[in-house]
Amino acid sequence: MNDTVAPATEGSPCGAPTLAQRGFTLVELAIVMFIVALLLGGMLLPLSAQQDVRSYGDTQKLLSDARDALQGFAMANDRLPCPASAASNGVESPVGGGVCTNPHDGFFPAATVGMAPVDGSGYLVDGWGSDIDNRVRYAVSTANTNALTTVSGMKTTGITALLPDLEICNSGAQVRIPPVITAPDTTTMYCHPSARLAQDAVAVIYSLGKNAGTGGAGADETHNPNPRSITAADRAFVNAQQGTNFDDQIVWLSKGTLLNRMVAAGRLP
Ligand SMILES: [Ca+2]
Ligand SMILES: [Ca+2]
Repeated sequence: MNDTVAPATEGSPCGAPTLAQRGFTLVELAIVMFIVALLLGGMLLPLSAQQDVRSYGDTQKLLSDARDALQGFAMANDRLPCPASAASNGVESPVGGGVCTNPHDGFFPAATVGMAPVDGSGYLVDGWGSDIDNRVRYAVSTANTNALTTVSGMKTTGITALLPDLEICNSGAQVRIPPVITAPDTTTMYCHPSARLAQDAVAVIYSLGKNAGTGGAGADETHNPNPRSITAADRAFVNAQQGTNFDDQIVWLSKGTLLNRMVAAGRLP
């Protein structure tokens, strides 16, 4: 009598595949892919948003550092630098200051101040990229016959008489044309008093923001000189609410802050 035992076979009786053997059906595969797509989509959007937040933050810090560098330059040289022109490779124009060639529509003079990161031509670039449109802009007041950019001009003029005139409005619609009744300058663009964030700025430093390469023609951004703005450069700038139509990032140096540093450095009074 043979007590043979049938060899163990895998699988279920009748040869039907087990769950592990049969794999996924097309329907199951479709469901898995759908879930993966949902997960990826949910991750990708925050990633691009995170990059924007990082670029914005990097630019804000850069602008703040640039403002500090301006003050350091003023303490060391007894004047502010002129903006660089589009052809001066990041060097102030003219070299040595005085009457600036582009007081209201120039670039931050990174080569003169000694700041990085710069592009291949020597211009400071913001956190959004390294194209020409990403170059950091800089404007300086021409008040008191260019006293701020002339060596010892601030001392010669005197703290009380010195009246820096760059204005920052909170909206492009509030940038007005002369004639006006506000002091100190009644001959150039100014901010309506109800929309004025500053009126004694010595210098303005700004980035064209994320839309630099394609935007910049909106009612607000057009007042901050950029390749697509149609408004002539003037002393009024706009710092509107960040949004679809305005993403410029702008900081300014006030008269009080600069004078404080100059006095501390023994340059004034
Ligand atoms: Ca912009
Ligand atoms: Ca303007």
